[in-house]
Amino acid sequence: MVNVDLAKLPKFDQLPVKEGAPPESVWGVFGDNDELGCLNFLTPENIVAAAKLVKTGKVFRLDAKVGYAKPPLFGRPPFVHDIVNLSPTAHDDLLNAYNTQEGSQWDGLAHVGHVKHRKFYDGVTAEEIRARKGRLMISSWANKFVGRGVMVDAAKYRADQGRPIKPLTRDVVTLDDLRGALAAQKTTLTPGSVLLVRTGWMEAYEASSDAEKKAMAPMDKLKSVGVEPSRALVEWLWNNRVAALGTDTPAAEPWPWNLTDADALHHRAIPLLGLSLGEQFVLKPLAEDCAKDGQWEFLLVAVPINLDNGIATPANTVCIK
Ligand code: UVW
Repeated sequence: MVNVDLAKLPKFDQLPVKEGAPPESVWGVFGDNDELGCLNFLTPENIVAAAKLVKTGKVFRLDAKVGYAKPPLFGRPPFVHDIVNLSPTAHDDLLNAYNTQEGSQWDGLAHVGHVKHRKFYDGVTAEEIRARKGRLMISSWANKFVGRGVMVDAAKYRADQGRPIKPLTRDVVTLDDLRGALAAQKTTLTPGSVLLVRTGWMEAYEASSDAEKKAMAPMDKLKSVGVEPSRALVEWLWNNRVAALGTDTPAAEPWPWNLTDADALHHRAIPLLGLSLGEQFVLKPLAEDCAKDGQWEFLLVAVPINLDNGIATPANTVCIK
């Protein structure tokens, strides 16, 4: 980790800073061989400040239950949980075929490379990742994912505006919606925040029947609300020094998105900005508590799976107020 002076970092329109790096990429901003991307914004000073947001001792777990999506979305395989009998009075768990992205998750920087530039964050190649060369491993984040969390309740904002989100359609939460919701919540996006955006997708999914869940699980059948995948959006995230973007949706951006679209949020955010996207979070209880006490900021603690050469991680995230 480099010492980051948030005030001195380039603005989005000054990117890139490294010769040969793609336009709108932050490669080199955090030095050579960086593994953290925007998590660099979670400085020790920011962690100390975030810890001071803890006032009541309330804890909110953002992970849905492991295996909540039946079947898992995007055609990911379901795991099988075996209880292994070690002796007449002892047991272990065995999660066969467990996919770290079967449910609530943070995308690591080895998850998605840029479809046009054919490179991952910082210029890392797919070959390096597949050869397990130790770049962009999820284990690099082991002690790094702690800081100020900020909730944006887009579902509440849009409903209050008389424009309720339709979570199970390709509805778009626009940058204007995010700005409007923050203003309505009287919340400021200070540098070094993990932004959580609630759309209501998780509740809509949970309210669906078993047959509806089965029908929407395959990649080509799923439809979901998500955050606007635009240049303006990533410019806003970068210039506000947002450390990660977590949502209650399957793909953070509206699904379906075209996997060959260079302008998809996955391509703009993960390889170019080094920004992790979080998906399938449980945000309603936290959002309701924020609406009640008017405090939309909190300490956020994520404990990524400590897996060398790992690609992504179950969310393992709590917010503490
Ligand atoms: C998709 O957009 C498919 O989401 P994920 O980050 O889970 O791959």
